[in-house]
Amino acid sequence: DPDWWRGAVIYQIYPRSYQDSNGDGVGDLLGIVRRLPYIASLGVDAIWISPFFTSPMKDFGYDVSDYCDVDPMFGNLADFDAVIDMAHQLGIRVMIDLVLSHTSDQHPWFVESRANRDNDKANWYVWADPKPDGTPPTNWLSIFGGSSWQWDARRLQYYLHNFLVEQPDLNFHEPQVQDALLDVARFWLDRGVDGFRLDTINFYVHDDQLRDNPALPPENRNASIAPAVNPYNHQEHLYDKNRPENFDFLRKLRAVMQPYNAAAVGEVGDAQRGLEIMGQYTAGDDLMQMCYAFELLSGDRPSAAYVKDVMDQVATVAADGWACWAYSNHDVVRHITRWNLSSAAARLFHTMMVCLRGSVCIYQGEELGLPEAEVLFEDLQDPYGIEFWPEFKGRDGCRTPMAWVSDNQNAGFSDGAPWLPVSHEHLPLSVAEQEAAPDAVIHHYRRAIAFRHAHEALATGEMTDLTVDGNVLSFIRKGQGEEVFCAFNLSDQPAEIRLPDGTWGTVGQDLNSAQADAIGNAQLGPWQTCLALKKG
Ligand code: GLO
Repeated sequence: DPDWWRGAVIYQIYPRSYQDSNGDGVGDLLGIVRRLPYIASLGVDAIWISPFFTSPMKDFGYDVSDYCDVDPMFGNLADFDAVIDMAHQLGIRVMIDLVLSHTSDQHPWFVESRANRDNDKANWYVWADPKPDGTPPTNWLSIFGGSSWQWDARRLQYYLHNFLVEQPDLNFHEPQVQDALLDVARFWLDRGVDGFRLDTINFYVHDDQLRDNPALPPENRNASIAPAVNPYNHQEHLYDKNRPENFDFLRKLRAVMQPYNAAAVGEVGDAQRGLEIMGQYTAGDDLMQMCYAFELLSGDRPSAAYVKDVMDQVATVAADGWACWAYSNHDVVRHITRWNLSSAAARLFHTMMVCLRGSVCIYQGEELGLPEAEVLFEDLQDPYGIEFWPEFKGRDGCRTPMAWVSDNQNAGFSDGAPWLPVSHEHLPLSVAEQEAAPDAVIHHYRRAIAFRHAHEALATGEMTDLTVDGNVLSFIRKGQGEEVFCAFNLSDQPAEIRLPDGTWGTVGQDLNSAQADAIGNAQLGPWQTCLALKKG
């Protein structure tokens, strides 16, 4: 089914922190194999595995030094084949995380490229001369801090790095670079992957005229992509990303994926025009199927009005496209903490997620309701957090090991010392503990995912009648011969709602859905939902 991704529920695995199988304190591919039956038990359609490729791990795998091999820390290619085989036996698709915008500075391509100005790969990265006064070629900034240009004393030129100094940007204006990256995609498709999560796709191409980004006035800045303390927010990123030539490469990549029925979710980070860019990158049949949206990944707890506004915008600027929603991932504070959610609120937000139009990503541990872990400065691993500490603590707090059992100080993650400490707050929330407790949040996650799968309208249908009444958001999802009314009380105050005209039967009792009375009124308790199917 070439459309398998539409409305899919995707479970994100951060492999360093999922399950260690060899006692070195770092999770690995065989650990994932061991836990695949658990993942299948959640009812998800696919997994997205964060990078496991050969890497010096300066950015924990998002700095790749060999795209076509597994880092020994995570195992080897045979282990990866075992992941694919087991996942497919269990009916789970496998998406891998391709980081094509940049490589590690240890990648042989970069080692060759930086050697001098006339080697075969001299033009594979973004090299530029200094300004006459020796300063960098443009005012572009690295997300991880400082100028995005690094001086190289051998070539007597700067090279571009949108992220760490150790993550030089590939030069997508060089056709050989594009061909080499398409070969990487083919390599993994031939190995059986079902799709890709594509890191930072709007960063691929830079402006070859090297124009400066304009400044953004303070009132137009927002912290959805980078924390407020990061001066990256002070620019409108017109020239270091979002270039029109991105589409040319993405079309080629899609053409490579097409015969495999593979799907891609592209990450598009832009603080000003995120949804509009999502619309552009997912329009039509020849670009990305889905784009990963940041609108629910950052900021304050979403109000009913905010969610409606986001959905309205999608319907306007991305009507022909497809979003992939997430509340949490390996880059942001876990949403339980970010939004200060009670257990009831966490459940309601999950129910809402499975009712949204789009595909959805769940980040490992989210199904346990894990809060952000406190990580002490001396235990920090993330260079981003080290750079901006303590105003921004980086991404380690969402990357601590998965909690499998409660009666083990490493939570069953590893027999060795874990690379990041296990959160003591997570121990009582472990999988084993929750499996044994019928009221635990994990069972709510399973039921909600099953509810989405039971109602095709939720996965692929239209979203109509979006309404906000006080703190209650409601809409109707319309599919083939089925309509589902969904209402969510996004507050701790009770509310009364009225079902739309027509005859509706409330469903989803096991998701704490409120019953409507004979004339279609329903009383919603704090953080309660109302789900109903149209009859006739
Ligand atoms: C988000 C990535 C992030 C990487 C960055 C550089 O943007 O998921 O973890 O650090 O993209 O590759």
